[in-house]
Amino acid sequence: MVEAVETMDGWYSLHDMRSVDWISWKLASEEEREEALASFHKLIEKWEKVEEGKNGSHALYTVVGQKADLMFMFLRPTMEELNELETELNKSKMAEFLIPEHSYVSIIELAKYRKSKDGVDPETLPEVQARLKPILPKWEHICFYPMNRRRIGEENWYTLESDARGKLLYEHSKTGRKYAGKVKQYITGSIGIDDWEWGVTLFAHDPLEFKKIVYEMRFDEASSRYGEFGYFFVGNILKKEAVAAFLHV
Ligand code: 76R
Repeated sequence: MVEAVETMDGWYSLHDMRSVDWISWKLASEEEREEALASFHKLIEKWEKVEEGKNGSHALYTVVGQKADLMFMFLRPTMEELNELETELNKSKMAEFLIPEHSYVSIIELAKYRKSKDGVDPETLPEVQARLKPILPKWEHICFYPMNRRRIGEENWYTLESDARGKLLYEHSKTGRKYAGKVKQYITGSIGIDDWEWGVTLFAHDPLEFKKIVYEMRFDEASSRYGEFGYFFVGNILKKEAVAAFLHV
């Protein structure tokens, strides 16, 4: 019988993409814009405190292209906390000038394809816990896309035995490891939670590395036969100190 792989699930994740309503932003008075900026800074500082306390993490990027202007990625221990923080953002003065474009809800996921040699449950290992509850890197670029594993005719991931899937993912991980130090990847599971099966979030110092890794992986059987891909968001880091300049009109 084909068996599901056991997953280790970490922090809940929300990708939240918004555009700036530039027309109303320009029409707003100087005071209103300052109030909005102050509310935004206050929120960012609050998120920073959560991150310092290791109770979550966040990333803020500007999106290149017309899909959105801003991409937030939030990680929190519970779904409730994600909801609270998005509602707090929605109620802020800044949000009066932001248009929701897209969102994606998922959970940091690691699969237990590899058998533990010494009978130790990998979930108890500190390095695994650190990967399940990660502090997101503040690298220059982000790339986010959702994906599925195919379920068409002979190309059906879900009829493959667990060992076969493990082998394909091992091959896949060998490609991934070539990008150590250049690309950092976070796989979030979203089966039963959002419209695709996984979210892929990549960070890089050089955006060309996104193209290189995703292209190279297309040739791994896990992707060439079984990968289906959604839309892509790509962007540049927006540091707290640069928010005012980004919004300056
Ligand atoms: O977790 C691990 O490090 C173990 C090996 C591993 C697994 C199980 C691994 C390694 N991945 C795993 C699972 Mn991955 N990954 C992707 C994408 O665009 C594409 O073709 C695919 C998008 C990238 C770029 C990427 C990068 N991986 C998965 C799964 C879950 C599948 C399932 O459970 O059915 C998906 C959807 C997925 C997709 N992967 C790595 C990387 C990189 C860079 C690594 C090496 C990590 C390292 O060892 O440092």
